[in-house]
Amino acid sequence: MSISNLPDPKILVDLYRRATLIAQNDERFRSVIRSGKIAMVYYSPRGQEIIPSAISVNLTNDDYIVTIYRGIHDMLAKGVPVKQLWAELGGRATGTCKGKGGPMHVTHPASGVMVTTGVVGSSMPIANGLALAAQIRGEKRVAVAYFGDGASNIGAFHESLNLASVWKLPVIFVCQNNGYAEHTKLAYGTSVPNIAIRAVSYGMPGITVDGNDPLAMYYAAREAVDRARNGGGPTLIEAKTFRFFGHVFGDQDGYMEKGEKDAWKARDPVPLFRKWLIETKNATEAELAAMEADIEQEITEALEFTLASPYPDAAELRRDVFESEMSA
Ligand SMILES: Cc1ncc(C[n+]2csc(CCOP(=O)(O)OP(=O)(O)O)c2C)c(N)n1
Ligand SMILES: [Mg+2]
Repeated sequence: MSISNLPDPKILVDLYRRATLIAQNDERFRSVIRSGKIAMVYYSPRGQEIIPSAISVNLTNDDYIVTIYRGIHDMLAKGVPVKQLWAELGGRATGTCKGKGGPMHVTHPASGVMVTTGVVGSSMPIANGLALAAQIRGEKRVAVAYFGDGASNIGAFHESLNLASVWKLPVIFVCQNNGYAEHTKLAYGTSVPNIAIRAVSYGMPGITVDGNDPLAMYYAAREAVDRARNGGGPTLIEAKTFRFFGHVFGDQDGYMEKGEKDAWKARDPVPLFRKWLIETKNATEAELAAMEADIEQEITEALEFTLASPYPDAAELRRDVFESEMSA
């Protein structure tokens, strides 16, 4: 790629900011869980930062995402306020869902995070519904469904791609292929080496991208977003990546091949992107260091806010569950 084709430096630095927020946030989450200050089940997205960051720099605040239990990176990249996100994960009344959703069910419509689901494969039909609503209303909104490689073997994946193609929905299916579904390696349970091949069956464009390559991801995202927004219908993006900390926090990784994790960690996409930005003069060392310090501060404030926030009152138990008991 020639230098003249590169995205604006502001976009590249924005992409790096989002990826860094995810990586630093993950570091803090893991240390806070280890310390016992906050108890939660945590599916670390560390290693997968570039994917939602590259998607989100191409989205507007009004665009929708639907994500999964391993989705903190998707939420942060889309712009969920860090304080409210932490408070929700800590089960506090000040969280995005007043502490009643917890890590598996973060919702924040103001930033376009419409649903987080623990049901593997269910993000796709929900994103179709949001895209259909936008299409019917004549809004130029795009919906993104995030999911994993394992989810591409669920019936809902196939049904959703089919219907999205028939109805030319403004939806993007982003498969974050990290090579494992829980403890099952891709080839044990998936019939194809590249999940993007499956798009052919449904008459839509499908692309396999190096999900850890910021430029490749940026261009794939931009093309898919443009297509969806301009009436061209859905796209399947398969972004190849790796999860650095196994399936769930505490995972011993014994099922992985020796050295596999270390080889991926040696190519950690966040510091590699940082180095590239400085070498190509898209940013200076001082500029990025200041940004990282600000992010660190924001995370510290989110932790303090969470620890100082109350748990939801027992009277909150049924509120917001039934329509007749919705709070304003
Ligand atoms: C319908 C359904 N089946 C099984 C599970 C149990 N389960 C939770 S996570 C997971 C693995 C999914 O792997 P993948 O889609 O690759 O996502 P990743 O965790 O790698 O991000 C499974 C099988 C579930 N939550 N929902
Ligand atoms: Mg996976």
